[in-house]
Amino acid sequence: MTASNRSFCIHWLLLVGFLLDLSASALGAETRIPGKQLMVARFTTKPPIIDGVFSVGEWKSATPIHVDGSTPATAPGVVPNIPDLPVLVPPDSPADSSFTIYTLYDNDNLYVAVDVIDDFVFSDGPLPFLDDDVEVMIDGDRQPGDAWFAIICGDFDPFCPNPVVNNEGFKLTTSAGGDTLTDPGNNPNIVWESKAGLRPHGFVIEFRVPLNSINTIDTSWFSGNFRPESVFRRPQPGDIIGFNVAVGDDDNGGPSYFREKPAAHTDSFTAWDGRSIGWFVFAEADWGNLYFARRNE
Ligand SMILES: [Ca+2]
Ligand SMILES: [Ca+2]
Ligand SMILES: [Ca+2]
Ligand SMILES: [Ca+2]
Repeated sequence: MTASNRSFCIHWLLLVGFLLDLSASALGAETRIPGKQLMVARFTTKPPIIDGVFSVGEWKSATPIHVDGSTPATAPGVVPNIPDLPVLVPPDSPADSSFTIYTLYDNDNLYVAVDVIDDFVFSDGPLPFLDDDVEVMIDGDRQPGDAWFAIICGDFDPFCPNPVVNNEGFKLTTSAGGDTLTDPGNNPNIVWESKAGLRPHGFVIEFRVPLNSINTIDTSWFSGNFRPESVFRRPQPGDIIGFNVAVGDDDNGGPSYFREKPAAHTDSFTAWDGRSIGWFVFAEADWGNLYFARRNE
């Protein structure tokens, strides 16, 4: 091999290495950067039954993702580090709080199951997100701000010049007791259902989100892409949308991690994707990614 040939080969190898590295980070493989986790939703012709029961075989064609808080500073499995919430701390162990996410879709719906390991299950209200809960976040247009702008500048606010009502970013919460909450709460077109069920050492929550609840087109004035609200495209095979799942762990009842002083057991919150320092639950840019696999994939 001549010197110039060898130089060419080394350059080529370096370039391949760079491209592999680039594709790995683009796909979210093994990255700890917020907003880069990737999950695959497989197509099914046998939709799961949304009954809070994880039946044998029901989710077998899904590709599950297991999440725990053992590396709380970085995704996957990030625990918010919030000075104002001193008792929000990482789970003691996977037996204290950890979870596995399953996703499937068919022609009409996205299905999500979250199987939660939890040593003390509480759902004493009144706010579902302060009970043991599962929070599913969906960012159809992969543009930030939709959920938060709708919450702070919705159509209920007479002083808001451009009220935000869209299907481009939202969060769905269901407690272990089956109480639900939709954020933002001002949009009746965000349609979904869920069912919670207890199981030994934890609980299961199954969700069904109609694809017609998810808009993949950005119509928002705050991202500079204002379009008439009638512009709508639901997720298609081959699409990637923003997606995240978090589990709240209330192990003492009452206000959970909003309490001021430590209680007997650890209250916590673990998210698949996001950032620990600077955590903001409605930061859509920090949510992970969900790929709608084509039917033959
Ligand atoms: Ca089921
Ligand atoms: Ca969005
Ligand atoms: Ca938007
Ligand atoms: Ca708990």
